Amino acid sequence: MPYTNEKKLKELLQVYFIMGSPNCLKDPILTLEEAIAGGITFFQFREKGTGALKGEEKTKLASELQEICRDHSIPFIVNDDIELAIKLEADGVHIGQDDEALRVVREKMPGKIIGLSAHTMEEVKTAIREGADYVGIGPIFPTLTKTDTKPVQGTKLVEEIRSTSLSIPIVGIGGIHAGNAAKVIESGADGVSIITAISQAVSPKEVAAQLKKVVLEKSK
Ligand code: 3NM
Repeated sequence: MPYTNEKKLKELLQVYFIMGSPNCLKDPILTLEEAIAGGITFFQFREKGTGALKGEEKTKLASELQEICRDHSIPFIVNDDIELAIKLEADGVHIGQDDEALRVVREKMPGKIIGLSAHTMEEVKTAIREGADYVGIGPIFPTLTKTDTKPVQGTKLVEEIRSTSLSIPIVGIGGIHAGNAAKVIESGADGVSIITAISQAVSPKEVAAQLKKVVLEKSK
């Protein structure tokens, strides 16, 4: 499994694009292709919200997006839907605190990437103990995409984690765009997770390229 190496995973997480059909201004396939052309390094299929596809339609879109990722060697991760991730043999899943317990997911998906959203130091420590490959910390900035988030926390928790010896890969999430991504990397995150800034862009390619530039500069 090429992705379980911590150093390699940190690199792969640098520009982490997340979306589903309700998030996209253009066709999701085109959006993903443009984002990849701009330089995204990781992709999560998150089919949620008003108008989200279900059943076979959801599986069909997921599998089309997965194929594009595969063609470009971009890891394809499924949000929450563990059954879908297993069915498609996705590279991994991203789960929240209210989803199935991490150790159960690990048993179901051995050798795959498992990311967990965490909002406190305790949750981060538990995530590490139970074998998460990376943690998503947010919301760093205000976001309109997810209505049931925890309060906006800025980069405080990312800094706190990095002030310890914990080396788990970290991505920041929530309201991140090319204009504020530097702050997230400077605080110690390995990557930025983004929905709106790329999926609603007139040019997902340009925005992805801007984000990549910022992250690469700040990761030096
Ligand atoms: N999770 P955007 S914030 C999916 O804080 C998600 O855990 C969050 O979307 C968390 O880039 C968020 O459009 C939405 O702000 C991120």
